[in-house]
Amino acid sequence: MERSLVLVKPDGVQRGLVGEVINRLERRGLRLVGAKFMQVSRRLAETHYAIHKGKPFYDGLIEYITSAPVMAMAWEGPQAVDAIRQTMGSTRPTEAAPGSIRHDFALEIGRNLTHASDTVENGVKEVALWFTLGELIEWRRAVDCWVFEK
Ligand code: IDP
Ligand code: MG
Repeated sequence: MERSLVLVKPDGVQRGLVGEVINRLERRGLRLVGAKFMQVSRRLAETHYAIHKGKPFYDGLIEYITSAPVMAMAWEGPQAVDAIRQTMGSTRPTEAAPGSIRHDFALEIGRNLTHASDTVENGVKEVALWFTLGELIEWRRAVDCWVFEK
């Protein structure tokens, strides 16, 4: 079962879209395993976005992600990484597929509402960066067999 970090970034929180994001992931069939509403420290932001250090948008990105609280979540499911990236839509909202969150609610790449892990390996790493083991809940849903084939 794959896991992905999902963030509703400060613009999503400020615009009251936390419930919308959770609703879409729940409806997709994904299983929530951790959630916390938090202010992101500069240190966490820099670790999380280390891969983008040196890029022209990096300083603005750190400013953006630390500017207001975020809703940090861990979600799991079969092919969760691809499924969640698809539900979020392309990084640039004007290129995101109709029906995706970024298409339906965003216009600008620097205000694109959400983060989702981009590979299975990064899903594992990012969930471990944002959550302690005790904050992650292993559980089964009665409907799991109607959503997950195995
Ligand atoms: P992702 O969030 O879809 O994985 P990445 O390429 O990993 O996209 O970029 C991380 C975040 O950095 C984006 O979600 C977006 O908020 C921001 N970002 C990326 N490219 C730009 C840019 O050209 N201008 C402003 N912000 C950007
Ligand atoms: Mg990324």
